Amino acid sequence: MNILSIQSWVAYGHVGNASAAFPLQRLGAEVWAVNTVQFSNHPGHGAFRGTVFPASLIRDCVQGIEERGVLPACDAVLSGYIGDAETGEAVLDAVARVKSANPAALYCCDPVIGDDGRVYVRPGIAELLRDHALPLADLATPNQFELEWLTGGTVGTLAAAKAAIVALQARGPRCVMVTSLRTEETPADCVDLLVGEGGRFWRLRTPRLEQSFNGAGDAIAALFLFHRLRGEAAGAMAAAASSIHGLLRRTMEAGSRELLTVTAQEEFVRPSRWFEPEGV
Ligand code: PXL
Repeated sequence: MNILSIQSWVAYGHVGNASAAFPLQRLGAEVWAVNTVQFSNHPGHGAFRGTVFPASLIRDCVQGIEERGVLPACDAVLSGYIGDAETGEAVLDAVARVKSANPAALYCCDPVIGDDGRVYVRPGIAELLRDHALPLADLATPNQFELEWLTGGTVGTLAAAKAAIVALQARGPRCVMVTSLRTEETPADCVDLLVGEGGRFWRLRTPRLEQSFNGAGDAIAALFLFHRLRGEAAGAMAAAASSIHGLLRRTMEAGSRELLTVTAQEEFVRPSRWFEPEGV
């Protein structure tokens, strides 16, 4: 399995490609990692150093891969946090090139826009994701806030979440997995995931952890893509959610500020606890 993953890179810690690439590799996928930035650490630490790479570098690297003649063997493109519009355009161009070389390739768009009621990307990025990236996407992994922003309504109930997934599917991605979902039906100490594909929906519920971690969304999108390439949506959600729950639990137990992506790697292969999805 070959996955072209276009995301940020941090030297210290685990977000973007530094969160997504290793779990994929641990599962046996080849990751063609094109990095959009090189930062010392995630900006969430309060300060960071480093450089945003020009979009021309991303285009150059994708062109170089294309010139090796290997794009027909690319099974999927994965994108996440996009810092500026030109980077976004370079990602869209990469998707077009991969799909033209391999029409069966999937594009998994993690539409990183914000969280907890707040947009945290630069002006224009959310619109680029909604109007240009998602129409090309086969898979999308919005969190609850992103689903609401993208479909223009609040998602307070399971029925509303399903309706919002259908609305998003009408814009492009046939498979949508919503993360960090809390509806009226969700018990206070739990958090849901909801996936919709082919007119069917499955919900998966895990205990809610008190802490949230930068990069968790990047890892769950990568794992969901990996397992969806291997099989159907409900099973892919179960595998991704079980692995990430194990990763987050171990990270919390160790009191680490950064995901323990390497130390907890066994969770990617054999999650210590398995969560079953239910049809809803
Ligand atoms: O986790 C998404 C992400 C990735 N890379 C960078 C980010 C963020 C989220 O804020 O800032 C550089």
